[in-house]
Amino acid sequence: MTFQKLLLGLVPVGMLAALPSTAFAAANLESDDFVGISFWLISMALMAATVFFLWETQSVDGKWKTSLVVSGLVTFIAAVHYFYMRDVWVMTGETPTVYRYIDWLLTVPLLMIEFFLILRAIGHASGGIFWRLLIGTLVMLVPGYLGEAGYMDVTVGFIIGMLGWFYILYEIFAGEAAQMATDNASPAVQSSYNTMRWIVTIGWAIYPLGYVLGYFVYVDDMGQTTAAASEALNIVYNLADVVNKIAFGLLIWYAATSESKAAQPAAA
Ligand SMILES: *C/C=C(C)/C=C/C=C(C)/C=C/C1=C(C)CCCC1(C)C
Repeated sequence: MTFQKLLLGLVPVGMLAALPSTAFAAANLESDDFVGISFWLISMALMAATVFFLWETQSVDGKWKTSLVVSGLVTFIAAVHYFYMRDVWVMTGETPTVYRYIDWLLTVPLLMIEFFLILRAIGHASGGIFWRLLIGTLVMLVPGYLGEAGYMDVTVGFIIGMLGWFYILYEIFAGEAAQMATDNASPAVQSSYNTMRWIVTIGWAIYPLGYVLGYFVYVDDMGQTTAAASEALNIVYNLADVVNKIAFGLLIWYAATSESKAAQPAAA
């Protein structure tokens, strides 16, 4: 037991020690490069959030531990990608599309696992729910990447991606997953499921907004995207990651700590 605790404590400490070695600044951050500054701030915030989520697994009930670990993995994977993305941006002023999508391809399915874990806490969540959410995720992200990277028409990629997102929304608001969550769930589980739904609706809507600004709004007379376009795209995607990775993890943590406290008998 104590050994296990020690081990759990060592993981965040080890990560903290190892992470700065990837924080190699390839070029100087200019004081007026606000997009670059946002990359920098968010990479540090993601690193701190990772340590926090992993550390806090020690003080929540069993069934919430996995959820917090998954939140920590999401912020950890994103932190490493932010170091790379910051370097690409600071050195070239270009959008780090490939790193962005590798990050999303790993972290969005992990967020889907969070959903599934919450549902499983309620009862017998079928594996089918998870696979459908995963397929929706791929239909949303792959065409988005093909569009942004120039392998597919940028409008077609956007439209198919939106359909994937709508399918996920359908599944969590009206599909089997929605039914499960409204049936016999405890108040804490029900409220975290609700929170997740709103994150996927409102929080995730920030991403297509970034895409629209980056490819459809800031274009010149020749139809070429401008410097303002890539600045807007990256600022908006960065903001979206703060909401959907850090704030989202904090909401899970809040639900976990309130329920764990409620479950404990009052101290004598
Ligand atoms: C941690 C990263 C997250 C939660 C990333 C989420 C990404 C999206 C919700 C992306 C959505 C997109 C569309 C709905 C349309 C096509 C363009 C995308 C890929 C930006």
